[in-house]
Amino acid sequence: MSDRPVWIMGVLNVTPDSFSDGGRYVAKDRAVEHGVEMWGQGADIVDVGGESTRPGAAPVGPEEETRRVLPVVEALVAQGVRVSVDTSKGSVAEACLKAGAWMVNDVTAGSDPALLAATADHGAHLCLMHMQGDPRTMQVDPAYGDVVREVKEFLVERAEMATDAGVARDQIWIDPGIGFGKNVRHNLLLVEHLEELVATGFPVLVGASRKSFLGKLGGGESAADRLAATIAVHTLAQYKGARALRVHDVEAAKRASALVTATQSADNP
Ligand code: HH2
Repeated sequence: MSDRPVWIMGVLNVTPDSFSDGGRYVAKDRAVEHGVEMWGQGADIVDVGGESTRPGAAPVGPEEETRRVLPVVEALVAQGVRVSVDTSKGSVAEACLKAGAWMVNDVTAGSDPALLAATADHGAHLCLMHMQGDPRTMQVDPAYGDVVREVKEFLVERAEMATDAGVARDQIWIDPGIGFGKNVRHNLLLVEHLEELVATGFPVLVGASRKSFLGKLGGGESAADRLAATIAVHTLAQYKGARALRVHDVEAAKRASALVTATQSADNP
């Protein structure tokens, strides 16, 4: 992981209802093509998800989720793409890890013990993300005393739980979960104080790509028109020490993050 300063994780939603690209990659061939395209654009990892977690999204059963993601994971792995599977279910994780996935990206931070066990068995990487509540209700009225402290404590606790379950400590990533049970201010505070998460020693992943708070802060742009805002927030996150950025627009993210890296290394070329 330390061979490159910041990883770009390309989003591949094999779902009919994701908030910004729902329905575009439901067909397996189209999904694989887009995954390979992002890999070709320089993505360091492609994150394959079969269940939307947008606010209000309906849950998907494990069989349907596996049916959506597994053939795509298999095809991408066969083409040499480094894959993560965006799931909170142990059985989905197990199937994808068996097929060669490199990481499990869990927006529920290890709530299913079977997911932790599968990740540990396969010696895979694990991303633990913070969410308050669940996707159906999380944006109704999110509330915190101190959002940065609470998110940090939760993630450190879950990381301990994962290591207790056998996941290697140096393969755990943490993620503040931008937009998951957070209002605009909560999201901004988490980015502004990201160094507090970085200080835990776990690599931090940030996913602000196209999220609705960017539209609320701007001029009400639609999801596809939030690239400039996405890059602004991700640039700040990288500057504050994020080690991975989860994005829909890989090419632009690579270019922007390379510039930030060059600036950060200006004193030590
Ligand atoms: N955001 C989404 C999904 N998975 N995983 C991590 N680690 N961090 C995130 O911020 C994150 C995530 C939501 O975005 P998207 O996949 O584009 O939409 P949907 O959940 O509607 O499929």
